[in-house]
Amino acid sequence: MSGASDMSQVRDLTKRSVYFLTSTALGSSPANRNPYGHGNAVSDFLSNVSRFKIIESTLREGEQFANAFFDTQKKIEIARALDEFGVDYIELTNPCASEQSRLDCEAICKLGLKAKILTHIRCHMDDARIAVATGVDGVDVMIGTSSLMRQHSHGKDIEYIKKTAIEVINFVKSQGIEVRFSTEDSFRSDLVDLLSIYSAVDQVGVNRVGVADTIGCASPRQVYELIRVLRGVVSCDIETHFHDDAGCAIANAYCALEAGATHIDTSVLGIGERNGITPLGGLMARMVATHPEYVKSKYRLEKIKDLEDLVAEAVQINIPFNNYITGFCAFTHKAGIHAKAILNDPSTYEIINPADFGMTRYVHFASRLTGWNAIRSRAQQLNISMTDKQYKECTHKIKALADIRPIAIDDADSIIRAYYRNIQSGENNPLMDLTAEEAAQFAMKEKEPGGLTSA
Ligand code: HCA
Ligand code: CU
Repeated sequence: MSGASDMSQVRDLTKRSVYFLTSTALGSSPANRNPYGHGNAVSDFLSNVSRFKIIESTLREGEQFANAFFDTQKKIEIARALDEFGVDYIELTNPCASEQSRLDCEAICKLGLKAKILTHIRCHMDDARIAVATGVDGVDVMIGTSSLMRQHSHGKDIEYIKKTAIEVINFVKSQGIEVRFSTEDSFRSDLVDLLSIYSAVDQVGVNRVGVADTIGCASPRQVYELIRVLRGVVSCDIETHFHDDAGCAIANAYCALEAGATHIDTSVLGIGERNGITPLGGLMARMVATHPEYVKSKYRLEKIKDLEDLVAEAVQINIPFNNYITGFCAFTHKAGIHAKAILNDPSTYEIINPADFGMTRYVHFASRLTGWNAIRSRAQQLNISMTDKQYKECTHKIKALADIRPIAIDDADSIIRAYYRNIQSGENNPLMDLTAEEAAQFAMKEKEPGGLTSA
C-alpha cells in the first residue's frame, strides 16, 4: 500500500459514499413544535444575544491573514457579498496603510451599500484626518493598553493615550460620523487603566468602546466578567473582538453578548492575524441554534456557502472538513443508530436545520456502521421495495462487505439491486464482483452473526 494515492482514494470513496435524502423523505415533526428549539437558553436583561450587530472585518482583520491579497475588484466583490448577507458594518483596512488601501476605501464607500462602512485607524490625528476624508460612515480607533503593548508597540503612557483618544474622538465626531475607541490586548491590560480610559471616552460621547482579545488568551468566563463590569461603567455600545488562538473565539463572542456587549467582530472563515478571529459562519451557527428568529429574520443565511467559497478562493484555502455549517461532513450522519433517528426526526441529532443555510443533510449508508433503516430508505430511493426481513438480510451483506474493504455508494447500490434480483428470480447469483480472496472473506463474514441490525 503506498501512502498518498491510497489516502486520496479513501477520501474519494468517503466523499462518494454519502447520499442525499430530501427533507420530504424524512419524518416530519408536529407543526406546532420547533424541533430545533431548546427553551433552555439563558436570557436576562443584560443579554444581547437576540439583538446583536455584526462588524464584518474580512476586509481589515482578514487582510492580515497570511495568504490574503485582495485587489480592488475582489474587495468590491467581497463587500457586496457581505452586504447581501446582511452584515451591519463592513470594516476596511486603514487608508494610511498604502495609497491603494485609501483608494479602495473610497471606492467601497461609493458603492451605496446598506451596510455602514468603517475604517480602522491608530489613535492618531494624522490617521483620523485621512480616514474621515475617505467618505466612511465611521472610524474604528484603537491603541494598545497592556504594559507589553505600551512598552514594545507605541511607548505611550495611559494619560497620553487618554488625551489623544479624546482629541481623535472629538475630531471624528465633529465630522458627523460614528467613532469607536478600542484598546488592543484588553485582557492583559490593567483593569483600572481600562475602565478609566473607557469611562473618559464614554463621557466625550464615543459611539462604541471596543474590547479586543488581540492574542486570543481570554476564556468565556473572563470575557463575561470584564464585559459585565464594563456594562456598568459606560453607557455607549460595546464592541468585542476575539482571536481564536485557544479555540474560544465563538464562545467568547457569545458570552460577551450575554454580558451586554452589542457588537461582534467577525471575518469570513475567521481569517485574520495568526489563526484568525470569530468566524462569521460559526457565529451564525451558535446564534441560530439558540436565537433562530432574530438570526433568520436579519441575515440571509443561505448565502453563507457562496460567501465562504468566494473568500476561500480569494485567499487560496480549502474550507476545512469540520467547518461550521459548510464543512463537507457538517450534516452527515453515519452510525446506523443516528441514521435511524435522523430518518424519523432530524432534530434528534441536529441542533441546526441545514435547510436554513441552503444546505442538505446526508445519511452515510455505505459503511460497516450502517443500519437497515438507512438501507431501506436507500432501496426505496432506488424504487426497490422489500420486506423488513429482506432489508435486514441485505444490510447484513453490505456490512459484511464493508468489513472487508471500504465501499462506495455504487457498491452498496449494486448489492441492493443484485440482492433484489435474486429474490425475484429465486436464484443465488453473486452480489458483486469480488476477487477470490475477497469472496472467501465475504463468505466467512456473511456467516458471522452480524453487527447491530436493530437500527
Ligand atoms: C491587531 C488589532 C486588532 C484590533 C481590534 C480592534 C486586535 O491587529 O492587532 O480594533 O478592536 O486584535 O487587537 O485586530
Ligand atoms: Cu484582531
